[in-house]
Amino acid sequence: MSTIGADQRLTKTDQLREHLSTLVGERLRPGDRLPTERELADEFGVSRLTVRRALDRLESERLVYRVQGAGTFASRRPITKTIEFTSFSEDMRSRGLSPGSRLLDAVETPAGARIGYALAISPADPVFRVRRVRTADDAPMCLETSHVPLALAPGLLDLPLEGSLYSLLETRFRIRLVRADQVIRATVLDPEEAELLQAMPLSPALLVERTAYDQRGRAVEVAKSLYRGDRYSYEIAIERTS
Ligand code: 16G
Repeated sequence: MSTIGADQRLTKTDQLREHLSTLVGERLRPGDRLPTERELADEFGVSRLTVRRALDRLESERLVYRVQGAGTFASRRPITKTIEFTSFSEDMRSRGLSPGSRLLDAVETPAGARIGYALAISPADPVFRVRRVRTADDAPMCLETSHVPLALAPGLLDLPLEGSLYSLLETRFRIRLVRADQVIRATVLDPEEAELLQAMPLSPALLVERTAYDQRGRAVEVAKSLYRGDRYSYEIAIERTS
């Protein structure tokens, strides 16, 4: 029997989901059938309900699909381009640059309708809003506004926010962000943004809107990152799927 349960921070469902997601991503080919619910329950010593919940998650993440009466199968690799999930600090280091931040402001504020909806909390619930100019080798690269529910990270504003926000969430609040929905758009800098990024007003920029989720699937951060168009690009590995 395989064991799960060593990591006390995760529920059995979360741990099984993690395990199966690795199985699907690394060992199964698209269209391969997963073991049955009963086999998984026996193998991991968990209830069928736990197995079903873990499979529900994988299905909603579109990593697997179910066929009535036939079982659960590994999905085709997504056609969408995959971009590695990183923090700004990790992103810059991987490009050989030294990351930094200048904190503009950090406040507690009601989530409001749009952010509340994305974070699955009510508009009146408090969030922390952190605005930073992110630098690479001390040169402004990006203007970043992050919203994090107060309930998930109480006391966040008392911590040093010039370093890595994701490291703080991980080390202080045991929240590890693993996945995000992102929209990437072209835009131009307004005068205030241009000044903060030491660029000309109306110069081109890349706006990335992110909702980031932790291992349990909780929405933890809604952020906008506005990159200088002349300093930042996305590298995307794509593969033919048919
Ligand atoms: C990335 C994220 C941003 C997050 C930041 C944390 C994008 C588009 N945005 O810039 O949402 O707040 O990383 O970086 O990737 P940090 O841990 O270095 O503070």
